[in-house]
Amino acid sequence: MSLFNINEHQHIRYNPLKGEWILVSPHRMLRPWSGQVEPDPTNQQQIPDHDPTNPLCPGVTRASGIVTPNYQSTFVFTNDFPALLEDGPSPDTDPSADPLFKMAAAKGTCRVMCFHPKTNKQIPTMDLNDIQNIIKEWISQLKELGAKYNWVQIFENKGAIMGCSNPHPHCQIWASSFMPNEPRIKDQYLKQYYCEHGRQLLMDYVEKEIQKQERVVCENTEWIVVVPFWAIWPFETMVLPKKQVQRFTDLTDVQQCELAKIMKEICSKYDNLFKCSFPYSMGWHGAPTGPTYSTQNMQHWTFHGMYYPPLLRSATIKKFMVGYEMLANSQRDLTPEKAAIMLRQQSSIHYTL
Ligand code: H2U
Repeated sequence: MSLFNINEHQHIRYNPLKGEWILVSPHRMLRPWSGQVEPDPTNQQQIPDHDPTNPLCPGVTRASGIVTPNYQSTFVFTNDFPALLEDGPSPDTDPSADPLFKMAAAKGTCRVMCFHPKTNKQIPTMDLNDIQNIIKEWISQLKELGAKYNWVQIFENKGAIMGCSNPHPHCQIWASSFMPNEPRIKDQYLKQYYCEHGRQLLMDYVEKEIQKQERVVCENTEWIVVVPFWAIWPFETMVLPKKQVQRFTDLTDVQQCELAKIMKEICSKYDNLFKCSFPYSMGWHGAPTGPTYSTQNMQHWTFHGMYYPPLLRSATIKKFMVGYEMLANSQRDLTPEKAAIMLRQQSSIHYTL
């Protein structure tokens, strides 16, 4: 029997942030595809810079009847259809309640943040100054909402394939009184690693990925982008700091400036890969906030970002997370190492520029 080759032979890999395994099946890459083909993602060049019917555009009336002002940079408003409200009655949290029917209070707020006044601008085609303004607004939102809420989730759904209902460049910010599942589980694994090793899991990970250079997509003086060893989505990436930082709100001016550059770079590479406006869901995780966590020791946390793109092998073929993934285990064909090479080889300059 031949020797094990990570890019050829099936194996399972461990995600130390979740305690989950993923099945990697590189030999399956030649599988023919006669399944669903998605519509071609909209090319940003076909979108006008202003749409008088789009409520996220300056000067247009939103569902609430409020007119979106003539903003010049970023603009944040409370979502007219929020999943979380600041007030309202809460369920009984009697500890003797039936363990099979547990409930707890959920309070919060949901905001929409427009990135830019022009609808046809996305991160890879924006000026660095515009991206820095977005980062500054994210920090300001986190400062404000983090004073009250235990978790503030910034996320961007990009492209209709990711459920994004509006082509205007924007993200959402959901702040909650409770810790959502993903960061709650991550917190446990980061803490356990810190207790066992006395070091941050993600800083150890960064150091090893820099040494190995197998999954690095791009890097600059402050940041590194890798396809994580345990990636589930074909072109999933993580944005990690080279120096330990717990929260978004702790970033220095230099780190913010370099973050803008690396965001533009990874998003340009994504778009260049299939020559389309690359869809994804992305967001940021840092140490939890609010009255419960701000006073606790959160040394185990390292601030980082995640990009989860759904595309598999072209602009119109996406990965389905179905049967085996839903019932047994996440699975991928393309290895993270090969995905990293494909992204690394892309130009850092956007194909439309
Ligand atoms: P998504 O495309 O990612 O769903 O974001 C658009 C958000 O904007 C969506 O959550 C909100 C929607 O509720 N929105 C308003 O709050 N007011 C409007 O007038 C239109 C859209």
